[in-house]
Parts: sequence; C-alpha cells; structure tokens
Amino acid sequence: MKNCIRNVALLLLIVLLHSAPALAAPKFSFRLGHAVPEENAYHYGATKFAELVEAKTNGEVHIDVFPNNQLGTGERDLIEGLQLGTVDIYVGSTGPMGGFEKRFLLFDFPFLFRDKKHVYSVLDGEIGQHILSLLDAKGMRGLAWMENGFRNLTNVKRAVNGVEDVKGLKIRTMENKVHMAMWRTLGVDPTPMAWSEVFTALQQGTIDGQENPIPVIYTSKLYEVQKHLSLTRHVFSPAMIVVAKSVFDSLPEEYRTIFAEAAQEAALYEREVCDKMENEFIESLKQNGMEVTTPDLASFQEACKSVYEEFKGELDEDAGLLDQIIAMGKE
Ligand code: EAX
Repeated sequence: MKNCIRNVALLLLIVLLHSAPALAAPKFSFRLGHAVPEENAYHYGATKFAELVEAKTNGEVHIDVFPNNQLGTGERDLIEGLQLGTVDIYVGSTGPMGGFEKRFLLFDFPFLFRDKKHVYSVLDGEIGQHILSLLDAKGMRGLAWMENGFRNLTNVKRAVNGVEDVKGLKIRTMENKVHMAMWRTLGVDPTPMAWSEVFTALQQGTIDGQENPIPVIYTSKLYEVQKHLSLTRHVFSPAMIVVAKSVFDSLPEEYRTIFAEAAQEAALYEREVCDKMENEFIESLKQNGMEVTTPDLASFQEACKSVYEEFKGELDEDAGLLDQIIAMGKE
C-alpha cells in the first residue's frame, strides 16, 4: 500500500515539474491597445501577435490585448500612450502618426496607390522600412506593416457619383492635415475627430459622414447611422504594430528578435483577414440597408491634385520618396 502511495506521489511530482513553465508567472507582461471592435481585422492581428510571442517565449512574455479604445480615446491618444508609458504596444492606422513624425504623411496623399500590390511593394520594400525606422527617434519601435485598407466615403445625405456630389458635406476625418486638405479642396467641411467619438456624432447629426475602409465601416456598425457608401478608395490607410521603445529596449536580445518575427507573421495574417473582410463586407453593408455607388474617380483625382504641391514640402529630405512611389505605381 505504502509503495502505491509513494508511486502516485512521485507521478504527481513529475507532472507538476513538467507543467511548471506553463504555471510559472510570466517574466514580462505588456498591454496592447487598439481602437476598433474585436470583430475588426486589427484584433485578429493583435491576438495572433500575442499568441506567437507567448508561444515563442515559452510563456515568459504575456501580452494582454485591449480593443475598442480601452487604453485611450482614439488612435492619437493610444500613440501618445506609447510615449507616456500607459500603452506598451499599439496596433492601428498611421492616420495620426503624421503628427508625431511628419514624414508619415507620405502615405496620406490622395489616390497615391494604384492597388494593394503597389502598396506592399512600397511598405515591404526600402521605403516602408525607412519610414518605420523614423519612429525610433520618437520613443517608439515600428515592428511591421498591417492593413487598414482603402478608405471609402459614407454619408447620410445623398448618393455620391461624382466630385460635385460631396460639396457642402460635413465629413469627419482623422486628425491628419493632408486628409483634411484633400476634403477641403473638394468643397467639403472636414471635421477632425477621434474614432471613439464618431458613431455618436453621426447618430446626433453633428456630422454628415466619415471615410474609412470597408472592414471598419462594417465592424463599427456604421450602416446603423449612414445611408450612402461611395467606393472612392481615395487613400490607402496602412496599419502598424508599434512597441514603446522603452519596452522594446527592456527586452533581452532574443526576445526583441521574437517580437520582430512574430510581428511580421501576425501582420501578413492580418492583411489576409482584412482583405477577405473588404471583399465580403460590401455585400453585408448592402444587406444592412446601405446604398453603394462607384463614383467617377477621375473627377476626384483631378480635383485634389493641388494637395501634392501643398504638402510635398512637409516631407523634407524624403520628398523624393513621393515621386518614387508614383513611379512604382506605373511599373
Ligand atoms: O484605424 O480613425 C480612423 O478613421 C481609423 O481608420 C480607425 O480608427 C481604424
């Protein structure tokens, strides 16, 4: 009998020792924030990143994902949180980033990108890596490019088939001066606003519309407060995984490599999810009552050409990259 109890105790001890790493508290715990609902592609990418890091570090690094602006009141606030230490990792668009490093405005010029093949030939090449590297001087480490997508206009007032149809609309924009200039040039009244405030502003009628990629429009249920969707695809909105530099520098070298590899893998996964959503959700928006038009984009492109001359100077020594991107789109 004694032998039996001893053997059971020995077996339990072996099991506990083997499961010890999984039960041990993680050496590092970080908070990742984003501004959209859990149904959005960002959340898929963020949780994939967290899972990959935890698996590759044998549980020694744990990342909690906080969706829907839980760590801040919109993307600019979340990015500021990286600098203030209230946010460890950010997943979100580059929209407000031009206010931290103005050369991020490079991607905000209207109708700059021909299609996603063109987009990723830029982001995954030297230009994209160079722009990410600029964040080091701003207390952040840009790890990888995710996808928000081509931005489209929604509004409550009227169908949009040509540039003349947008005149006089009050449209929410991101806190981004190139986007605001584009809409102002088209005769729109641009209203910069944090994403967390947009649904209520649309509901109350303080703005007529907004512009975002299809996955954001659908997962944020804008069909409940917007009637018209116009497939303008006027700007491609990149997204990113960015770590606070203080966090990244606190990691052992092997974990920094793991962060970089996991971010790249999660980003490629998120782009696939986002692309699939973009294709599927237009039909879902129609089924939820939205009227969808494909406007004459030439009228839009012609009307906002002046934005290039107005803002190219903001890019300083990197202004030549704008011409490079345009040339890559013609290859
Ligand atoms: O990143 O603020 C915006 O319009 C962004 O596209 C949205 O938060 C997703």
